[in-house]
Amino acid sequence: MGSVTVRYFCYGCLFTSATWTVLLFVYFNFSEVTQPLKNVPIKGSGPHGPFPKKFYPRFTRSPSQVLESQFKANKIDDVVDNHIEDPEKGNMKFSSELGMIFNERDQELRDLGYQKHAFNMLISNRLGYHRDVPDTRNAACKDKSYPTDLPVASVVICFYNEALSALLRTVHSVLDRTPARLLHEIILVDDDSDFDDLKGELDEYIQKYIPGKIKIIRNTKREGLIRGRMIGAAHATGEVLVFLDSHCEVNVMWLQPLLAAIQEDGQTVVCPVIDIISADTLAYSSSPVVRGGFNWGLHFKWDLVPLAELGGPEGATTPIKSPTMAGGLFAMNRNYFNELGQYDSGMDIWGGENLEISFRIWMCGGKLFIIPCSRVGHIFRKRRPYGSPEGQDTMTHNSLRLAHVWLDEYKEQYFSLRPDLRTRSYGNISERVELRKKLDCKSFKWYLDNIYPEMQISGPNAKPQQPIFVNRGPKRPKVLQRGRLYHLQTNKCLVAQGRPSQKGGLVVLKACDYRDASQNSDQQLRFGLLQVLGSQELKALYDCGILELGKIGIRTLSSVQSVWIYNEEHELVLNNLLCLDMSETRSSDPPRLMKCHGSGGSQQWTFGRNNRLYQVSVGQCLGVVDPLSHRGSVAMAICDGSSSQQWHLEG
Ligand code: LR7
Ligand code: MN
Repeated sequence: MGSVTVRYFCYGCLFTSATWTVLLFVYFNFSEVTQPLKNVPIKGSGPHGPFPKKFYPRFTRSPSQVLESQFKANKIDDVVDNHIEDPEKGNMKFSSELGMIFNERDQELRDLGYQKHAFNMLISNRLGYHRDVPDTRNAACKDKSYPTDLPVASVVICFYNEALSALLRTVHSVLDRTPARLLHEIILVDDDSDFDDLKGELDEYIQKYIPGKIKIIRNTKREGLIRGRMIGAAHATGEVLVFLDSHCEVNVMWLQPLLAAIQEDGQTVVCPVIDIISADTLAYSSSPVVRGGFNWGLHFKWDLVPLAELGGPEGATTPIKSPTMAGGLFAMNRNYFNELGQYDSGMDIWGGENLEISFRIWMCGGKLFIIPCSRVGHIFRKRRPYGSPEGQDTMTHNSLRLAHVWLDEYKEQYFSLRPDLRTRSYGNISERVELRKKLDCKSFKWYLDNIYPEMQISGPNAKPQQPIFVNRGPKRPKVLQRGRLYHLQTNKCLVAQGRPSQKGGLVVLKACDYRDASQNSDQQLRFGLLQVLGSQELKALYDCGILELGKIGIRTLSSVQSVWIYNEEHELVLNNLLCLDMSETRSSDPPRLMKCHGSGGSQQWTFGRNNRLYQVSVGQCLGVVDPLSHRGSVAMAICDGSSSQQWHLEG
């Protein structure tokens, strides 16, 4: 009798939960469909007129939302196949699999992109010209309002051999996320680029889709970014100049906070916080608020903001006084730019101008701030993809000029690091010395004492400071899955070829080790401890809970077998020690085990449709070279969906 009641009770529970599941399923499906409509751009709206449908993003949730919901459901699935409308036209929703290489053309495009631009052009092209980026501002910024009568801005973007898709995404991000009344114009300065698509195709595109506010200036010879910006500024007519690199994406409400600060004080120069766009994945991520510094080698560096500077009257939204700027992204009143002497036109191509203008601003009566509520993403490449026309080291040439004009007796600090430069010629600097006199600028000692006192404390021989951007927080990334990594076709496991703790070691397929891990490891542990402790002590440790079977089981399991952890950073960590990694320079090399660096790219893997295991930075899938051979070699290859490329991670 009792068991029948229990049985019906269970049926009742089952029925109720099934009903709820169905209801919840219907509800969430319904809201999935309706929610994005809120953000769908309205055709013909905005400053840029109507575009063909292909130029609008089809999916409007932010990348972080997409990835988040994927992980919440613990569903590690292929997003590309479901969501790409037309890979040729771009405008795909951002996904970690956007770089997947399906055929040789993809491979060529990717390789060519890395060669020409040092970032993943395949992904950049597939993304298209519009996308949402995650709003990375501090919550306090979202409540701020700005005056309605802000000055208007001319945005100046110089480019040299830029990837067309990156350049147009920069331009469209400005058009899409700047109120039309504040955007006076966008001035593109082509610094005598070599690529055809940056000529006719770009002109045509602008004419056809974004006429009106965009001016293109073509340099007839390569000038470099410094004279390039001066040329752009000379054509500008807005009250405020805003400079951007040609591979940026501005975030929501990026301009208003910059303009407001300049409106308040015309001698204030302001920079947004520079968010990170990954060169390998084009993922947009938030940067911590840091400020600009430099070292005696005259290299720009990021510093932590001193505590005293934090938490000003406006809390997390307070502008942060910065001794220097990174250089590429800033806004200043146009008249002030001219009065302050623009740039040193004797500086060539790249480098040094950022410190020069920073010193000049502070020493000649201006101010330089980072505005935490303004955020702009920038693609951080691992190398500069271009040189100077005659192969000169323009950074050194430019730094020498700035040292001789601005550093006074402190130029000795530079020369003591670079004695070879003491006698190096640097051209004529008389105009700049004259300018310094005319503007009645203060000494470099004043600058160090008042604006960058930290410099004197650390001195010329200081140890290198914190890394530029720390992507991984202090927390360990959350584990999504743990277990053996099976190759489905051969039913073998991916393991370290040699010792799993060997850095640079390869991985191979071997017969899986099915020994009962917890028992085995517990025995090992007992044995090990018994060498040190007596059996009585060991029992006591168990009894008082200091040793716990389950936990030890997992930990030691890792040391005897090949256990992979797949975590929220998309890393594959073997035995809690090393990460599966792809060489960034030699992508034909097989994957190897390296120290986990936590910044994605070469250590970022995705389990996709058809059980494939895709490597984000090379865009290829992991496969077994010759499934029938006993050698078990693995290698990366074009993702062809074959059974040699199918993997399964299971505990
Ligand atoms: O000959 C050239 N002509 C150009 O028009 C060389 C470059 N350029 C263009 C180029 O296409 C790009 O749009 O100038 C812009 C800047 O060049 P990048 O992107 O190669 O420079 P970078 O981002 O590597 O370097 C930083 O330091 C430079 C020093 O001269 C400039 O000030 C860059 O603007 C600056 N970038 C940033 O501050 C972005 C944040 C990076 C950091 C930290
Ligand atoms: Mn740049």
